[in-house]
Amino acid sequence: LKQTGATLWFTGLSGSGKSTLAVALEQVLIQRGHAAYVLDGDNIRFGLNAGPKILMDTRGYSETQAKRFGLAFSAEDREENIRRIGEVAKLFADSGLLALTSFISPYRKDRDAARKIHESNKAGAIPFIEIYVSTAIDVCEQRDPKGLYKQARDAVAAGKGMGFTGVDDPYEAPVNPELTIDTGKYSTAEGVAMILEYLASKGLV
Ligand code: GGZ
Repeated sequence: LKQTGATLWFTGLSGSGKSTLAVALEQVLIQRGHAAYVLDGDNIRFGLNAGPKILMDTRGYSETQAKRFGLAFSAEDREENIRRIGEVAKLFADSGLLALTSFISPYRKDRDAARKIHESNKAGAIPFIEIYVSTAIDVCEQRDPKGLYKQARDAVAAGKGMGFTGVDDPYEAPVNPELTIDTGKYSTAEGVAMILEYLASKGLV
């Protein structure tokens, strides 16, 4: 491979446009001859970090095993989700890939831990680029592609709550991200261009 690996860590609310940006960027990178790969809920939360229900329904786990190994959305499970993704992204990046991760990753300490895994890599630090997709919650909520915000609001109104990020679970915005992109203000193409410019300035593309 004629490239240096790196991890591009997208963080932001559900519906903020993380995956749209990551997938669009992945396409452009591949077109330009760079090896890139998106890790997102579709390939991680249904696979490596599958939830209890998936483990029971499709992998034959007992309820006890599924509860023990499956990852849902408690603060603890999100922490473990992000820890594993940080480790996997580091391995991808260490192999020379541009690893694009697209997870809410709502807790600052968990994102910082993922950064640390990269920076303290034994064979040498691996670039870790935190991209805050800062789209305002009302914009995310208007998009609501899966109807989850509505579900969360209804649950709160019914006095139950479902621990949905931005509604009744916290999102801790990055303090010092390498890049901030508001997809309410910029198109996907503009966002991709901003990231490419950053990568070029660091000699990564
Ligand atoms: C937040 C949830 C929840 C709760 C299910 N809170 O828009 P989506 O559907 O496709 O993206 C969300 C995804 C979040 O998974 P992550 O692995 O990115 O989360 S974290 O980084 O916090 O571990 C949403 C869906 O899963 N989803 N329940 N309670 N998002």
